[in-house]
This record gives sequence, C-alpha cells and structure tokens, in this order.
Amino acid sequence: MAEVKEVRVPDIGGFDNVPVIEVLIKPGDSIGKDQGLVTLESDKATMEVPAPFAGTVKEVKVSEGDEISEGGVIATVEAAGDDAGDAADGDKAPEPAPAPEPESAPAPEKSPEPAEKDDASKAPQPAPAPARRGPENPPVETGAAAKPGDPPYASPAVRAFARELGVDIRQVQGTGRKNRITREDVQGYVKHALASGARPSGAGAGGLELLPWPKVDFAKFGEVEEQPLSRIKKISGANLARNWAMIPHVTQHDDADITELEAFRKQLGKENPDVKITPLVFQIKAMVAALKKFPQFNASLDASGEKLILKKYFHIGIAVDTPDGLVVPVIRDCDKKGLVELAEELGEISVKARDKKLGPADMSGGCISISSLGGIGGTKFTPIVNAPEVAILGVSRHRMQPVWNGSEFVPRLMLPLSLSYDHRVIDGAAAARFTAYLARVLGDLRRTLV
Ligand code: CAO
Repeated sequence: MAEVKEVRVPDIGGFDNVPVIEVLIKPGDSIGKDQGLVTLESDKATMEVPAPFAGTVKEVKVSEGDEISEGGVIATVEAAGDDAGDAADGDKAPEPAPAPEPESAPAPEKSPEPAEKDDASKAPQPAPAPARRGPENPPVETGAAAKPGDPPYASPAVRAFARELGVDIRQVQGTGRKNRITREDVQGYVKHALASGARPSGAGAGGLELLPWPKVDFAKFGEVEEQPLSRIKKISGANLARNWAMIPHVTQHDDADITELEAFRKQLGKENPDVKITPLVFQIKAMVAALKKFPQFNASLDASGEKLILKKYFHIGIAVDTPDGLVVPVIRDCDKKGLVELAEELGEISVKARDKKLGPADMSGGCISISSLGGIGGTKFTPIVNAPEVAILGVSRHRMQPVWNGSEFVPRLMLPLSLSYDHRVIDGAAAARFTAYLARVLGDLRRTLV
C-alpha cells in the first residue's frame, strides 16, 4: 500500500513565518506532481509551493492566515503509483529550491495553451534557477509584490486559472490583501462579463484591453456631492459605451445652404400657426430622400456581422434631450408624411419624451437617427451611431456666412451637418456623397421630387 508522506515547505529563500494566503488543496483531492498546494506571501513576493509528487491529499495541515517557514508541514499525501518511489524521499529535509526573485516582475502572461497546464516546465519560472532541481524540490513559483505600474498582483494559480478562462488578469480588480487578485475575483469578473453580454477580454477573446476605471476619492480634494444616475442615463450610457467601443466611427462634415429653405419654413409657419415647424422636419424629409438614393444607409448589420439587412421602410429616430437624459423616439413612415404632419408628430413625441411617457414600441424600429443641437448652439459635433443603425446625422446651429458665388461673397444661411457612420458598412466616399446629397436636397427641396 502506498505510503502517506508529509509534504513540507522547501527552501523559500530564507523567508521565515511567511503567511499562507491561499490553500489550493483539500483532503481527498487527487493532485499531480508540481501542482500548487499553497500560496505564501512574504513582504516582497508571492510564492506557490508545488507538490513534490502526485498522489491523494489526506490531510491539510495549514489554513489561510497561518504563518510557516522552511520545513513546516503543509499536508500529508498518499503517493500515487509511479510517484511512490519519489515520494519515499518526500519527508527528507527540503532540498534547496531556487530563491524567489523579489524584485522581478511577475512572469509574463502566456496565451492559453491546453498543453501548458500539465507541463510544469512551461509554467512561469523564477528567474535564475541555481539550485539542483529534483523531484522533491520542483520550482517554487514566485510573483513579486506589486509596485505602481506593475502588472496586477495575483498568485501563479490564479493567473493560470484566469488564463484557462481566457481572462486578461489586468482587467480584474483585486479584493484580497494589498489588492491581490483572488480566484473569486476572477470568477466574479467572468460572471459580470457574462451578465453584461461582454466577452472576457483576454488576448484570445480579442476584446479590448482596457485599464480598470480609476477609483478616486474625490472628497480628498474638496467638497463633493453624490448623485445617482437616472435610469435613462444608465441604460443609454451602456448603449452609448457599447456603440462607441464596437463601431468604427468616422464623422463626415458638410454645410447645407438653407437660405431659401429657411424662407420657405417661415412662410409655412405663418400658414400653420398652430404647429411649430422647426428646421428638423425638413431634415427628416431630406434624410428620406438620401436614404432612397443610398440604400446602404437604410440598413443594419445582422447579429453575426456577416449580412446587411436593407430596409424598405423609412422610420427615423430623433434624439430628444430630457431632464433625465437622452431618448430616441422613432417617427414611422416619414416618406408617407408631409411636413406639417411630421411637425405635429415631432411636437407630440418631444412632449411624450419629456413627460417620460415613451414606451419601448415608441423607440424601436428606427432606420437612422438625427440628433439636432441646432436649437442650442455649436458648430459641429460627432454623434454616436445608434446601433444597429449604421449612421446618425448630427445637426448644429445654422449661421449666416459669407459664401463665394464665383464672383463675390454673398451672405448665405449655412447649416452644419455631421454624419457619423459605421465604417464596417459604409465607405468614406459613400459617406461624403450621402452628406453632400443631403446638403443639396436641403439647399433645394425640389430635388426630393427628382
Ligand atoms: N439652427 C438654428 N436654429 C435652430 C436649428 C438650427 N439647426 N434647429 C432648431 N432651431 C431653432 C428652432 O427653430 C426653434 O426656434 P424658435 O424657438 O425661434 O422657434 C429653436 O431652435 C428650438 O427648437 P426645438 O429644439 O424646440 O425644436 P427642434 O425641432 O429643433 O428639436 C428636439 C426638437 C426634440 C430634437 C430638441 O428639442 C432636442 O431635444 N434636441 C436635443 C437633441 C440632443 O440632445 N441631441 C444630442 C444627442 S447626443 O448626446
């Protein structure tokens, strides 16, 4: 019958009374040779003690928080068949092991390779390995204590666990002592990523390698007040962040000469005193004409990102500013509605939005959006595409400008247009044509009849 042996702490570079910060085994566990048993943490380094032989854990002699030194018993292990011979030496005085390298940075991250798990020679190694390395003293893995700017602080076992899950350890916020990243932190990160629909952001996952959000105690610098974000801000914020991060945006700027259009709008306003006819309804009509001429703008990528869905309807989203945040109700069938009808509907949805009476149906089905800041001011801006739409038109404040007509400068009312588009679907040349066409239509609405 295989013998039960004590496994002791090997030479750990002269450190004494080193705290056990993680116990990686429990009674009954089948362990492989070189598998991590415990993680120790001195003031300078984190070290994982590997099993000197394979077998079954009988008893674990240490708990988290205990302090141990070289020679201290970690566990008793019943050696497995082939390792029984090696194990016979397991209770010998520990052989010298490579000294931890307290000043070295943690071993670099490796891409997850399935073979790596079982191949101790590929595990991160402490830098110089001067000592004789036999079966009874496999390398002690170390990770240096974190310094500002260092890679994150986690034991080799936690790093390996993160690699297995395809998690970039740098994304994980540590909650352990001195902000050490624990196994639970990695699990929590994955749970959160799954719940929010994001993928773990390891190199293998092809995700963004973003730094964690800075945690700042602003009160240290002066008086502050906390204000919870509104529900709308939380929802729109999450959508805006996804769209900004996932869509390769480009913004095309142009100016429309709306001198004649503005005169017509004023005239129409006089004829319809009960309705507020703002420049936006003309922009909606011009947008319909442009979508008809350039159908790839009236489209969405399907979820696989491999197909474009072209739409034969003309529903336009209008960004509305409310005290609680931005909402985008949709005006349907804009191609079938006249300017006055559109103006009425625009007035209704603006009121509904500001009274918080919009339902999900009012905000779905849009083909493209218009965000008009013209009533407020500004010369240009870069709106964020409202996925799964492929473009959004930003409109800024019109202003009278001197325009060269070929022989002289003349005063013209110019409207700045800023079209942001999804460059995966729309080429720059198409965007320039689309925006120029929009400007031409706004310059002369008769073009919508052509
Ligand atoms: N240039 C100059 N004046 C303009 C203009 C422009 N491009 N567009 C509108 N105006 C004028 C209007 O004619 C109106 O003038 P009067 O008060 O003299 O009649 C005034 O500005 C206010 O217009 P409005 O805002 O009431 O109406 P609208 O149709 O232009 O816009 C709406 C409606 C709902 C889009 C708007 O109220 C709104 O919420 N805009 C903000 C959208 C937003 O936040 N976008 C940002 C999204 S990204 O964060």
